[in-house]
Amino acid sequence: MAADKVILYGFRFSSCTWRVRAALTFKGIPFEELKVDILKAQDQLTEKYRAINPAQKIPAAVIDGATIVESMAIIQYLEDTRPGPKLTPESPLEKARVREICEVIVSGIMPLQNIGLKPHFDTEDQYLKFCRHWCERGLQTLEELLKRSAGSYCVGDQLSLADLCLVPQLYNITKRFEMQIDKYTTLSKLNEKLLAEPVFKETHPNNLKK
Ligand SMILES: N[C@@H](CCC(=O)N[C@@H](CS)C(=O)NCC(=O)O)C(=O)O
Repeated sequence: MAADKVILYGFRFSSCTWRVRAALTFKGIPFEELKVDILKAQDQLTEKYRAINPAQKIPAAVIDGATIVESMAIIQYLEDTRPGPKLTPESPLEKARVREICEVIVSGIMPLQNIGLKPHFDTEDQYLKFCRHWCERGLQTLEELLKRSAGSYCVGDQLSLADLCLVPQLYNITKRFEMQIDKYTTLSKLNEKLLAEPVFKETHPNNLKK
């Protein structure tokens, strides 16, 4: 294995993994994805994986000999250490806009629909109702934020970390939770446009083998 190749511990249906997979692809960084099955095998809950990520969540990455966990920390490290296109705008206001969208998704939606919550509900219906509620609130927020910030991407006309968070989250919301996003016109149009971009086509879970 080449020393400079990034190892990404992830799962193709994990939105947090997709963020990192897309960042690596966008920046043209060679990587290998090692499957951590969080659904059936629940590999994340093994002691072996806990040694990699104490939180027992994916993704985790080995980069430059260091193990880094948390998708946003991994992407920030790539942004800080690798050449190639940037995922963060220069302007302080645009940077804040990117952070707003990322936070809504990373802190406000994703943890409240995580598969790891499921065993803490009495029934599947209760779990789905809870998740869908917070997804809907998140969608409402994102639609309003995007009306303020979007150009051809989430923020202006440059692909950023916000787009890398948005597309995987919307995939989860529409596929896993079978929710409609058409009424959020800014959001859904942008999502369609982004899904057609090479970086999202190449990293899309449906286009991966395992
Ligand atoms: N804040 C973390 C969230 C990680 C996370 O919750 N990952 C999910 C998959 S997207 C997971 O591992 N779920 C399995 C579990 O919680 O058992 C990140 O951005 O990396």
